[in-house]
Amino acid sequence: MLQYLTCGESHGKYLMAILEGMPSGLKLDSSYINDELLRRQRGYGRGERMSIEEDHVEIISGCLKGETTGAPIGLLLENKNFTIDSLPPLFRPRPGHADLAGALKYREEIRSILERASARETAMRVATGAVAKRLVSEFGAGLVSHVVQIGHVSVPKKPLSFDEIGEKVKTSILNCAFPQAERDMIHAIDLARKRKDTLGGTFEVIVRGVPPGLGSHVHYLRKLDGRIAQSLMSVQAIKAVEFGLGRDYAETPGHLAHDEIFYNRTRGYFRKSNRAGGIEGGMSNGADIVVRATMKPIATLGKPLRSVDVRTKRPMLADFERADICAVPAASVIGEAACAFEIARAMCEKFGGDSLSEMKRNFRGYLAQLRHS
Ligand code: EPS
Repeated sequence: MLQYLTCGESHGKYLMAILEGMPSGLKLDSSYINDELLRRQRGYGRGERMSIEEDHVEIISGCLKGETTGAPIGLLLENKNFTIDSLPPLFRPRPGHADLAGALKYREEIRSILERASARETAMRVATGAVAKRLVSEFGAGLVSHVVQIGHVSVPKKPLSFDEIGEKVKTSILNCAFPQAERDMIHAIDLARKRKDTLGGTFEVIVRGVPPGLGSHVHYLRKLDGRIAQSLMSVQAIKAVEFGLGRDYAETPGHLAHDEIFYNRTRGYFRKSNRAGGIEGGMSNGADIVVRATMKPIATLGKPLRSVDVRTKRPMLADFERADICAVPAASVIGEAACAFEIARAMCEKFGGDSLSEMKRNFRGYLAQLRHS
């Protein structure tokens, strides 16, 4: 089974990931991973830290002469801002952060909680997601992400194609495909900065080229939407995940809520709509997988909220640490990586194989089976 673990603290010396279960024979070099890391670091609304760091990973194992060997892939990233031992202790937990629950549970000082709870860890999710993206691209699948809302500003309801989104976000500093909405979002971020406030928002990830039948209806742990949702929900500050019509299902009557089924000789089975967001019964149905995730505003505020000093139990304002104003564009890149990993994992399960060539053989066999169904 494809799996990964990360370790590392926000201001520790290194961040690290071990990715296990990748087949051998996949072409991989660190420059591809580093381009993805750079995408995560960008985005209007990010704080000072991102101009200090230059995220580069080194592939320390599992790769020989630019190809995976099937052994665990070790990824190492060195932090420039390596100050963990000299940082002052904190005593006033920030509402909305891991500070209070973590300090109570681990009987630790707040600093040690926030160091691991920090979104810095997501750099490694993007790194492992980049490897996953390389794998799924071998099977004709691809992903794009884009920001669809920041604060009160939403993109127009006009649907864009996968390719249009991919093209338009390339020149956007917010990973947004609509220039007018992007200008309004920038304005909203500037206003929040002036008010010493922060902003959340929503991003969308689209996965194209996924064959029908990834995931399974047979057991809750194998449902593809459940897995993608878990993976996205576990990204720092994500509070909602929705597929296809998502929340709009609540107000949509049944006859407008589903995707009717058609068949012709050349296309096989097909749909004229994609309200399901590409997943039915916990399985991909062959349409684009469309998933949105919503991030809450960052909990570290220039004008801190009310809290309590954990030493004296007296009312105090929460601690203030340097932080981002809005990290939704970064979250969209992380979300893309999280989805890529779950698609890669489901593909490894479905098509198995210790080597890429074996996996491709199984994939071709499955496609032939679908053509004859
Ligand atoms: C974060 C606080 C900031 C962000 C950080 C997440 O870090 P620092 O306290 O060092 O300024 O920049 O995000 C990252 C470091 C990152 O790589 O995304 C927090 O409190 O979660």
